[in-house]
Amino acid sequence: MTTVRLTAAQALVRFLANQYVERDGVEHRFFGGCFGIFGHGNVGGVGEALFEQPELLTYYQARNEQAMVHAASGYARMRNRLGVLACTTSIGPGATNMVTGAALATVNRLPVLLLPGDVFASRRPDPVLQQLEVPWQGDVSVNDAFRPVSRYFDRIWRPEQILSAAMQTMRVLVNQAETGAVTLAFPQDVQAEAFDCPAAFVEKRVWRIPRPLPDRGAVAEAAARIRAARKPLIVAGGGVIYSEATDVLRRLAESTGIPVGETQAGKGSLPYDHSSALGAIGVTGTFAANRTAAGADLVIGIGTRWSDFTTASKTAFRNPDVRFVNVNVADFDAAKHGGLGLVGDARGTLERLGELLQGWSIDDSYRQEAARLNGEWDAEVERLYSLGHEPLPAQSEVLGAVNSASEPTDVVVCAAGSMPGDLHKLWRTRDPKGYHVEYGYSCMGYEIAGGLGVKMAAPEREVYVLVGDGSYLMLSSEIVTSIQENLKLTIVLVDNHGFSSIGGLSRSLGLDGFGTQYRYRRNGSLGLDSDESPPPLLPVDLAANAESLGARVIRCGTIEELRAGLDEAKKETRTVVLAVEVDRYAGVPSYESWWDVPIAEVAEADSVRSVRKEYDAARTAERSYL
Ligand SMILES: Cc1ncc(C[n+]2csc(CCOP(=O)(O)OP(=O)(O)O)c2C)c(N)n1
Ligand SMILES: [Mg+2]
Repeated sequence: MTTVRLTAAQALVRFLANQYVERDGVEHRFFGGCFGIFGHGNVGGVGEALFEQPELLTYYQARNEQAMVHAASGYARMRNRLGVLACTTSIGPGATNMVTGAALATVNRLPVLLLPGDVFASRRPDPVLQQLEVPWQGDVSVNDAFRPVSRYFDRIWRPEQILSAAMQTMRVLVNQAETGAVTLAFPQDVQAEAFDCPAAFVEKRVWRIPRPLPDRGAVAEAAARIRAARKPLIVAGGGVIYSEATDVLRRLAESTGIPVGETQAGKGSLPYDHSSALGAIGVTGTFAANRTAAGADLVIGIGTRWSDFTTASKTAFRNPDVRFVNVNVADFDAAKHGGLGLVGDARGTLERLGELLQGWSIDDSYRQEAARLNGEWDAEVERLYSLGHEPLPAQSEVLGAVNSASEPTDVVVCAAGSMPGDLHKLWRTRDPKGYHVEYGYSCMGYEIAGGLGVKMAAPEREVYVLVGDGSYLMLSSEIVTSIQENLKLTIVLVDNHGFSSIGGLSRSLGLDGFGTQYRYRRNGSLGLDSDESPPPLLPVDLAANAESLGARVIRCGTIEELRAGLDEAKKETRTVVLAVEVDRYAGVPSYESWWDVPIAEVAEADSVRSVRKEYDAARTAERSYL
């Protein structure tokens, strides 16, 4: 066996640089680079390996470890999970800063490779700087916090272990059903330790991404159930897009007439103006989708994990006889809601189903109803896009301005606050990859970092990042990385002086917006929504902050100024921030849906007690689908 003397880190970097994936005959390099922030826990190990042969894996310098994992998630999602980034950190705080990013990736089923540094395997200089000491357990480090948020976890105690750990890493990252964060905790001494690495380990390796098909009997049974249904409904999730099944879905919708609702991750499965498109479904859904869901007798979920936002906390599907068919590459998701599970790739499975449904269509009246609802919904979108709200514009007008300024293949990115719900309802999506709202973890701070990852994956597209002031304050540091790497983002910073989303939720729970405004403390209070003369707003200038980080800033006082600013931004080559203030109270309503958020069962405030009564009543509509 030919061997080459390498450190564990050098072997791993060479291995990663030589991994390829192939789907449908198209081959790609799997790793697009390695993000990192160096410290004593990785500078001489993984850092040295990246330094030694910089052509192997491009090193990207991030400002914050959580943010770099978000960027890696954005990248993987944009690449339909066929491309990933690695992330290296020091030990201790650098490592644990990645835990939130790991959870986001795993919840969203997005592949990322995390390489947190770890304390000495030899334990010679223990306790080292930043080492957690657990008095009753010697083999624990802070990196054990990654275990529940990783789809694969290993700690490399000896250099030779990298061989099997790397192969397991690839198995999980490329597995469409299993994928998520893979964490290889890498003790700082082991990273730098040499071993005789088999040459074969670092040679080119191609991983085939299969399109597994479900059991034939199950597909036949599903086709029979669809033929017997009078009001079937498709719920398209992220799996439709990852599997590149959007064309097949459109053909199936056209031939059968089955209307389609979309989850957050599945938005873009059909273009917004397709006659079968009901748009967003669930808590942040359209009346078109939610009304259809209420009467559906068969729900065909495709590539969805059925979150509470999609099922409206299990109140969306109200037909007493409703049953589910679940097309999913993961049997875990296919089995949900007592559904008939079609465990397989979305595209392949829809092709099979299409063959078995040839010549069959739903009633014309049901087909026409979907087309009518599509038109009625778009009229509602138009209304909200052009409210003319004064003196400050409504957020829906901002979304309208960005939508009309953007090209069909541009990408809108968002994650937390009130905008994801508004975007889900109102964004006119024209391209399957044009809508990128992270709503599995809905993590404040994903927006700019995730947008950076999207731009890295698709530099030919304009990337519009919509970010609220709260999310901006939490994590905006990757603006600097976007400047450094010349990766232009168009960031629309929507300021409403705090949390309009949670403020609205708080009011609906009888809590008067408590703790959701950015105001001075006055007489013990930070301001409530019902205050007639609330404490003054904080003198925070986020636009100036963005400017100081190197972005071009355009301040927009009105929707007209925003439209002009968006045109101006198109000409700019570096990251632009368009700052606009909106009315915190001019929100988009909810459309025939409900979300289960508990409120205190006993309370002093009348407002809370009466909400609790309504809550108890509303909860009786919650069902188990068995
Ligand atoms: C990291 C994180 N912390 C807390 C939350 C809970 N949360 C959801 S939205 C929100 C407020 C977001 O504020 P902002 O970005 O200004 O958006 P707005 O609600 O004003 O639209 C909070 C605190 C979250 N989703 N993520
Ligand atoms: Mg806000």
